Amino acid sequence: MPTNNITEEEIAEFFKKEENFLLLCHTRPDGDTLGSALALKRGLEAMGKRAKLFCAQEPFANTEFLFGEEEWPAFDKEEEDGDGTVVSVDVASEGLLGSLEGVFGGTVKLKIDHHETGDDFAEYNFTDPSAAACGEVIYRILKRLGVPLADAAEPLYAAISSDTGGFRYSNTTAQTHRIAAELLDAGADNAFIDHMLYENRTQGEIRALTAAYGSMRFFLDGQVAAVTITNDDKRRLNLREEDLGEISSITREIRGVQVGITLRQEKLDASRFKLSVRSEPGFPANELCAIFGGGGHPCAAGAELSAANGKVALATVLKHLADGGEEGVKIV
Ligand SMILES: [Mn+2]
Repeated sequence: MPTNNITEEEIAEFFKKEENFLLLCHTRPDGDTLGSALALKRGLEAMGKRAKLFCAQEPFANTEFLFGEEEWPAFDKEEEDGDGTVVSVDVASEGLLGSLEGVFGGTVKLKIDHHETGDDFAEYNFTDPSAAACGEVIYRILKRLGVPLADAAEPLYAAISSDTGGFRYSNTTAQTHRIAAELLDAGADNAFIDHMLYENRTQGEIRALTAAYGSMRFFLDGQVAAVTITNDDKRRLNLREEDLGEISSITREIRGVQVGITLRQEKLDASRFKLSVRSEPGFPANELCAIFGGGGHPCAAGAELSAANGKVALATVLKHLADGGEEGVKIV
């Protein structure tokens, strides 16, 4: 469990004091990390400060619309970036910086996050696990700073919508809706943003979803659904990594499924598999992932494991789901 050694009030003071910020997103960037960092950048710029976004990977197609010219995240630090104050946004642990860890590892001054599990890798660490999205925390900080929300409303709404699955997940609170309402008042076009986020699939993503549905298997009386995407599938269907972004959420759509498991073979190391777990309230997805050294939220978590092939990887995960098994995580 990450600990806090700075308050929101002190974070506001922190942003007032410094002039130049380098804002880091997590790898495999989602709408929350990108939207939160972009909103923070625009808020800081409204205060006359400089801020630049960094991410180990290009944003996926469905979040491209958020970025204006000159706002696209950079992969690497340039000389002109200078001695900026490094702030991470929605990054639970330093490893989630991906290749940025090599550039910024050990230099993060302030970590702003909302994940229940993670490391205190920054000098100042702030995590609010009650926030549905990091965007909620950034919203409160911008309010404290007295920044007008107009330019930040769209990315903040996208951040919150992304991490709540369009306000459908159990992390959505009355406060989430109150913040969203204020963002609409400030000019966020909810229908447009949600259309861009959720109804904007590429043909590659559709091919990935077809493969995911085709590979789906059910276990434990239909309480567990599992999807496996191998490198063979990727070659056969010409799938790029960015086409696979949505496949881990499809198990949520199925009646009776408590736990959804998605396994994706690593392109560069066929013996490694990325595990995503999505669950209904009552099953701790993060505890299952913690067995493999990963983490995340109770209803959405991830990890990596080694296995000879997809079948072995799935069997390894299922072993820890045995109902009541001593080392397993119990399905209630
Ligand atoms: Mn988030």
